[in-house]
Amino acid sequence: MQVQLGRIVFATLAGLASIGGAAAQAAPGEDGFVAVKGSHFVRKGQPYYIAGTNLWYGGYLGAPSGVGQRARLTRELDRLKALGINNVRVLAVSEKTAMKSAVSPATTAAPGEYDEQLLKGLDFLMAELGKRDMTAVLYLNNFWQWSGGMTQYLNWFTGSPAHDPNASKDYERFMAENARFYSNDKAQAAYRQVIAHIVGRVNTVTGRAYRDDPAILSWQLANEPRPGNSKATKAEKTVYIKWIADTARYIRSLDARHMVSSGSEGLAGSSQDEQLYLDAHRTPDIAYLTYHLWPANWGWFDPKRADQTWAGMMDKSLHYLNLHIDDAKRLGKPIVLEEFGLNRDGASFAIGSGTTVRDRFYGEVFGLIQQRAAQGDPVAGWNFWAWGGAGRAANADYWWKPGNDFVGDPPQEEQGLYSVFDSDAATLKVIGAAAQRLHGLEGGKR
Ligand code: IFL
Repeated sequence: MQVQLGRIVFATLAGLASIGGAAAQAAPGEDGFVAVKGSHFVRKGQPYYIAGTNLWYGGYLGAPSGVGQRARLTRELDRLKALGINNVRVLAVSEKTAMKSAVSPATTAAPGEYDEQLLKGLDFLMAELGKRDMTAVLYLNNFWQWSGGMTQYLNWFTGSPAHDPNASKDYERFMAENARFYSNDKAQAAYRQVIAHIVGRVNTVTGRAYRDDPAILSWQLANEPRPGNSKATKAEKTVYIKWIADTARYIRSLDARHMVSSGSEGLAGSSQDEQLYLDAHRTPDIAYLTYHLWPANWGWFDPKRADQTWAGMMDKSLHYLNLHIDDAKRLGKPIVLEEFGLNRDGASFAIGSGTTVRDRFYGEVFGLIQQRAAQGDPVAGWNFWAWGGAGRAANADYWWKPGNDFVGDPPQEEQGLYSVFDSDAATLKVIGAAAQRLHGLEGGKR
């Protein structure tokens, strides 16, 4: 009996040790989840770099009915995979809204009401990414109105009209109003309910819980959250930093296996306050820094005067990239350039128009990232904005309407503004070569 008991005890202890060992002793990234080691990403013991794109509508295409186009989605993923793309940044949650410049349908029809067809679409997307050994960044809200986002939460809980800045043309007012989302208790409770719903979901295609899915690279708080408008106050900044830390901690309490990221644009989305940007990314629950680069949106570049504005734009862009990489160094965390883009030649939206300037810009951006990654800086990669693939604009004015194809440009912008289409051969060549160069850094053991 004693021997038996001893054996049982021994067996139990051994079992516990092996379970505990798997959880506690696995080195970062050994279990197939992308993780941070030092100030770099690792996966399965190898360095991992993101050569990625933005595919906000990936979950929409995956829906089994309605807006779903599964055959298109699998073709797009095959195409991206062949190009060397290993990561997509995806809108996981949208809010139903009456605003014209927003996508419909939405994953959240009303607080607590989910569109199961669209969530099944996300399931399908995740399953297909897993098959291709690709990963996704899933964002759980949007500072901008094109998916409902924070302004829609405020509409639900304050009754204030969801403000469409495309209609009012008053972005400063929109941003100031939107920042009230961070301190609205009811909106925060509903947002957390959605997060719990998605993070706690079991994929209907694979049967695997989302929290166990290594195809998720990170949960992201929101697309481009900002503390307020260009003149955000100290109080607003404090609320914003706390919201990032608290939300990231909340997500980690539900799912400690995945990384969490902010979705910040960097200085351009931080009222140009570098300290704020650093403080927002300092919390240990935020695994890496994010930043975005939008020269035309920020007035650094005029696509109709490309020759005259190119040099100044490039100076500012390279400075912006270097500054954020240096910030990542200061925090000792990796950094991902998860959005960047430029207009087609002459500011055209037409599919057949040239992309000479854009291709040159992409080349410069890829070049700088590659150079800094190769010298060991905490650069984890890039996602260009955005994959339009086989989608095509249907309307003469290039604006999306329900029933039209989804492309990389969401419904608050003209379809063709920044999308890279499958017919953009020259751009695809630049992207493919850059992806290959970046993956070339993945060989060594980390
Ligand atoms: O479409 C925009 C998107 O909302 C974003 N950043 C910039 C994109 C292009 O203007 O997140």
